[in-house]
Amino acid sequence: MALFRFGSGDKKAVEPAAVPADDAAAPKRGLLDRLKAGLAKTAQVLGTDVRDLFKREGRLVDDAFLEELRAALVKTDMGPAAAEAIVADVRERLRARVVEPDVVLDSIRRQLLARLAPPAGVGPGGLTLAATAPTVILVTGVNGSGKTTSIAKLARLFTRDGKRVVLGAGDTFRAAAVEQLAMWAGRVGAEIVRGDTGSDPASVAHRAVAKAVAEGFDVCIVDTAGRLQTQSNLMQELGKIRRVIAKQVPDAPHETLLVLDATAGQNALSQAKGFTEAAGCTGIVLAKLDGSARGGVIVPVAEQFGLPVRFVGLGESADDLEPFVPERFLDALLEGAFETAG
Ligand SMILES: Nc1nc2c(ncn2[C@@H]2O[C@H](COP(=O)(O)OP(=O)(O)O)[C@@H](O)[C@H]2O)c(=O)[nH]1
Ligand SMILES: [Mg+2]
Repeated sequence: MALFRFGSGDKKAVEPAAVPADDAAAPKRGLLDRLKAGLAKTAQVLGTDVRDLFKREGRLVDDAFLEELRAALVKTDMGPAAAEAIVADVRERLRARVVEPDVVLDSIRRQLLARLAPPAGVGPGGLTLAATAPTVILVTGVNGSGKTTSIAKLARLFTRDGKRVVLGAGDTFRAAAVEQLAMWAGRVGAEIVRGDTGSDPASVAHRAVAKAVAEGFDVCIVDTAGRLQTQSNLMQELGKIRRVIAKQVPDAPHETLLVLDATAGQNALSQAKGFTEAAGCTGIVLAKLDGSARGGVIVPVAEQFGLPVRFVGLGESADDLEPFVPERFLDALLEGAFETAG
């Protein structure tokens, strides 16, 4: 019972034991920690009240018990529907039998998880997922904005969730770019498809998606070389990559993510404008927020382009990617602001 934790969903627990060297350097978990701390009181209320219900040995699951259970649940503000579902589940499983705490806790966890899980077709950060695998994600942006690192982080979110991921090394300009992606693929447990330096990125994208389809991968993420919205040949190349992908998987790419560098401030804003018009982007990753005093740029970015901010990058390791949740983001921002002021 002491182990019961309300809604913590502690993903850290399933992390492989062998942590790559740079990941050991204390990933910044500020936002997550705050969320957990914020939930601690709810967890405590629920934990204590539910525990109290189990104090009397040999108590039967009768109407009185179920009413007390309902009251304890409602106290957490989870809402009457969720509370009723839990009560109904417990009634069903333990009707007139002796209270089994484990069954009650299991009911709470299962019913809440079912309610908290994103709807079908929606992935981490609100990403659009394919109805039938693979989901194909194309990643674009200017040089050095954080594309390759963000791809590694995204892949990590999926592989942690038990999904099979293949990466397409579409930045064929530099050998080092391919090596960088290959290194990350190894770390996050994804496979990689690569081409020779200087080869056609569209052909790499083609082979990556073909592999995903043939071998039943869940997710295929295609990296691209950095480009400026003003380089029309490169923007056309992006169009070609999209067409090659769409030929194999209808509706793909399901997401085209634009990675913006938060330290670029107003420049990030003009990049977003150019790419939105030229590249058919569907969402934004705001990288390097941790190193930026201009994180406020997220406001005009979100406001002006009709593009959802999907994730924010909070560091250089594979775990430093947070789905963007406005409420959570603002809480963290304001809390941080007041700590500084105080
Ligand atoms: N502090 C910090 N650094 C980042 C973040 N994302 C990327 N970087 C760093 O930014 C540099 C460029 O990243 P990279 O992914 O290679 O950019 P790309 O050229 O767009 O593929 C690298 O040194 C990354 O480690 C982030 O969220 N926070
Ligand atoms: Mg790169």
